[in-house]
Amino acid sequence: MMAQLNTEHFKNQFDSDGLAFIPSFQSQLEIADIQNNLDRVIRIVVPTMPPEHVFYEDKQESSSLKQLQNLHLHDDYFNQLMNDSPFRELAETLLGAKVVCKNMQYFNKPPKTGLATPAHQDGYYFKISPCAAVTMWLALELVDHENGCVRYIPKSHLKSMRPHGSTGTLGFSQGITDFPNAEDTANEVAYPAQSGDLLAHHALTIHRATANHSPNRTRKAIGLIYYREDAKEDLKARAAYKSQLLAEMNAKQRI
Ligand SMILES: O=C(O)CCC(=O)C(=O)O
Repeated sequence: MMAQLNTEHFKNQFDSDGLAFIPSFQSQLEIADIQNNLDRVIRIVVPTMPPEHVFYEDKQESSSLKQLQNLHLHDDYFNQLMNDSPFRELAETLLGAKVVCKNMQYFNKPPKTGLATPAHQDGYYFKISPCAAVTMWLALELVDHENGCVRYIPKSHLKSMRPHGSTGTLGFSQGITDFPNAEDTANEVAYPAQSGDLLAHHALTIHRATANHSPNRTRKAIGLIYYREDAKEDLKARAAYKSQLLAEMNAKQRI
């Protein structure tokens, strides 16, 4: 991790804009370690994971792997990275309280076929009250305009939840139905990132990512989700959402 993190600065940025951009949060050595462990997990652990935690752009093509869910539950290395790490410490700083570790994801957009991530607010998926959570997104390689960088609407976390509807995108099933309005278009900011840079956003912050238009570059990142300790899940709503999603994915033979 970078030697001295000015946590107060990033907390102020997070509170005021609903996002913080932290360059070089992980060193290149740390990124290489994460990459090696990911390669190991893809080789050895993924074949044992339930299909609803492993998404491909094309199920018949293993190189089209686009998303892994709950990595921390499937592997000790990633469990430690989620639970006992500078990521967790940063989550507690940004949310100003103890946190609960919820999900660790792997995101890839394969060259040419990696689809756009529709505009959404994570809190719509989380079904928590109060809507107090942080998602961290760690670039594992250069992510720019060509291979699909993340774009945010700063300060959108100060407003309410926008209407969401089905997107048909595996892994990002819900998107904002009235996006973009004129204000979204005027305010959106793209965040290209180098390997090791970290983006952290509030659960109400509107964001999306463009498709991977590169003919040969992948677009790899790790996502970490932490809920503030007092955020209560609506378990009924969450279970209903999950079973509807599973039925849809099975019906469309996506998993
Ligand atoms: O990697 C992406 O395309 C977007 C990730 C995202 O939306 C999230 O982590 O909430």
